[in-house]
Amino acid sequence: MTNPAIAVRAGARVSIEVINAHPDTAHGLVITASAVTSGMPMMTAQPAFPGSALWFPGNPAAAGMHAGTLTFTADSPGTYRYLCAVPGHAQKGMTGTFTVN
Ligand SMILES: [Cu+2]
Repeated sequence: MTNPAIAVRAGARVSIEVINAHPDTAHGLVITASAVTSGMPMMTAQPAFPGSALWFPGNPAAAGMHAGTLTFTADSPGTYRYLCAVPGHAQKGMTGTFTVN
């Protein structure tokens, strides 16, 4: 799946493992309440929930990939957006919807 629409129940404990298969490009994942994907998301995107941001998956693994996990509680119903926080990446399509209901 590419940029799947994600939906969870309100109050759910959410854990997302992020794997960056680009050995030489940083990426991140932020679930944000902001609908804005222009400008510089890294500077403007605020996490919608405490812990719902993984800025730059680091710690290169033996395979050369970068991985990280973000964990948070989706405690407020609403329609959110996830995006890659690296400038320019969300505009290139690294974004999708995250719904809490
Ligand atoms: Cu990216």
